[in-house]
Formats: sequence, structure tokens, C-alpha cells
Amino acid sequence: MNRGDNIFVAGHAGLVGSAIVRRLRALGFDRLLLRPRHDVDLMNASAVLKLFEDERPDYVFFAAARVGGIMANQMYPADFIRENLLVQLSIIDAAFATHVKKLLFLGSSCVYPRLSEQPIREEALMTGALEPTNEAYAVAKLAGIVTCQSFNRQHGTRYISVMPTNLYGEHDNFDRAAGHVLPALMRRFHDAKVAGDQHVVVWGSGAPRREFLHVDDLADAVVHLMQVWGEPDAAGSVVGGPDALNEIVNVGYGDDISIRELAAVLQETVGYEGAVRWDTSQPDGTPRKWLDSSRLRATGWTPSIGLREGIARTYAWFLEHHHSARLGDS
Ligand code: GFB
Repeated sequence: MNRGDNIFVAGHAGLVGSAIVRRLRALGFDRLLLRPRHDVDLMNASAVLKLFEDERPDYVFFAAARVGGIMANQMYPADFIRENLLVQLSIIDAAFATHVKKLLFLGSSCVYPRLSEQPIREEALMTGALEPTNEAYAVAKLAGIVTCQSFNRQHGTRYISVMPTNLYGEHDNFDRAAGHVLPALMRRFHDAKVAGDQHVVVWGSGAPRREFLHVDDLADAVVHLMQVWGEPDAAGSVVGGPDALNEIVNVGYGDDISIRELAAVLQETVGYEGAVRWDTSQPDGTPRKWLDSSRLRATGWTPSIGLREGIARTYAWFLEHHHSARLGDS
């Protein structure tokens, strides 16, 4: 990837896409193709093809997706599968038609079987049943991975797939109900503190464990992988092995934490002094989702933002952007 290359960041306004844009700009890549949703609907295949034909991107970071926390996944499974499948085929078809040099597709750690051995290695893919609370989303992401691999096999394209663990950071969705646990609870503790509420309700048993990676670390890893994965290293051997383009890559933090411990860190960061009540009628989801990121580590990459530091940064951002952040009212 050279500085003058035309780089399309699909989903540039979201949590992941906006972090990739910040990272690319910091590295001096400034020919970025960014299109707001009202300008190009990524589910519309002909609009996407026209965009690619007009703009001829060289590289594509595929961070556009319909995402949400456990509740949103359960309430809108049809939207999650349909919208993700449509966007995936539109972008991959257009990339193929216009000879994009390399595309990086972002999957998710929920593509792995619900009861995978921990930490989860890439080899666990498609070896068991999925977590029911996000099956529709996971099947769409699995289809995205296999679409990339199939184009590579049949057409010799260079479409790689990366599986991030649970992410958080600036520009997240702070909706109380639809968001992922970290931003949703941050918001609920904050609102409760401001309102002087006696208690905050947290879902499930608190026992599930999750691995959280700050989105700036994810962006750093993703830009690194676009540049090295499947490419020859200084000694001439292909990074990731001879079939690297068809090997998915986990991007994790390295450590996980229980939801109970996470709630305590969030409560402390926000400075909420009331009580926490556990609503065990809400689902726990997957018991544990901790990625083995040794493939990525072998390429020389490590995360740099600790969880407490990342949460403090995210809360500072939330306070500053309180009015413009995505704050649903559900
Ligand atoms: O972040 P979350 O929705 O994602 O939930 P998943 C993680 C855990 O936090 C679950 C608990 O055990 C929830 O029951 N939890 C406690 C809460 N309080 C809350 C709350 O206020 N909001 C939320 N959201 N959770 C998602 C998938 O699963 O992970 C997506 O549904 C995606 O498809 C994403 O893959 C990364 O890790 O359970």
C-alpha cells in the first residue's frame, strides 16, 4: 500500500471505520474514499458498482456492517443477516469487477462455535454450533469470510478476513439497550449518576467473560495486516504461510474479564456510587469468547492500550461528545 493509493474505507463513520481513517491519516495515507450513507447505500449493488467504477479504489477496508449488542441481535435477526449479506455481496462484487488490489474484510469473534476451546484458535471456525443470540449475524459474517476465500480460490483475488474480539472506544453506540455491554453500561452508570438513581440494572449473571480491545489498537492491527498479511517478508517468505490469503486472523487483546468485573471498572470510572442489580432474566450469551491471537503476534504486532486506560479515554470522549454521540433513547 503506497501513500498515493486510493483507499476506500467502507463504514467510515462507525466505531471501526472511523478508527481506521484516523490510523491511515496518521500514517500519511490521505487519498481516502469516504462516502456517507445518504450518498451511497452500500446495500444497493448498482450504486456500489458505480462508486467503484467512478473512483477506482486500489484498497478496501471493509468495516461497514449492521452491528449491535446481544439485545439488538435478538430483536432484529432478519435485519442483521439481510443487511450484512447485501452489503457484503455488493462490495465484494464491485471490488472484483474493478480489480481492487486487496480487500480486508472485518468479521467477528462470534463466528466461532459457542463452546469453542479457549483461547479460540482460527482452526475452530465451523467446528460446532453457534451462539443462538447472534446466530443470524454470525452466519452473515461466516458467509463474508467464505465469499472472500472463494473469490481468492476461483479468481486469484487478494481478499483477507480478520476476526476482531469485542471492541470499544470513541464513536461507539452508547444506546442503553441496543449497544454492546461496555458503552451501554457506561451510559447507564453515567445517566444514573446524573439523575441520582439508587441503582443500575445490569443484565445476566455477570459470569460471562469477554475480551475487550480498544478500537485504536484494532485499527493499528488492521492497517498492519493489510500491509503484511500474505505479502513476502524481508527474507522472501509469505507472511502467514503459503495459503495466508485464505487463513483468517484473530485480533484480540490477550486477556479477558468477567462482566461483573467490567461493571465494577465502569462504575468506578464513571464515579457512580449507587448499587448494581443483576437482572438474571436477561441472557448471558456465550459463556466465554477469548481469542488466541498468536498468528497476529507472530507478525510482530501487539496491542498498546490497557483496558482501564481505554475505558478512561472512552469516558472522556463520551463526556466531551455527549450531545453528538450516538445516544439512542431505548
Ligand atoms: O456486549 P454484548 O451485547 O455482546 O454482551 P456479546 C456481553 C455480555 O454483557 C452479555 C452482558 O453476557 C450480556 O448479558 N450485559 C450486561 C450487557 N449488561 C449489559 C447491557 O447493558 N448491555 C449489553 N449489551 N450487554 C455480541 C453479539 O455478543 O458481541 C454481536 O451479539 C457481536 O453479534 C458482539 O458479535 C461483538 O459478546 O454477548
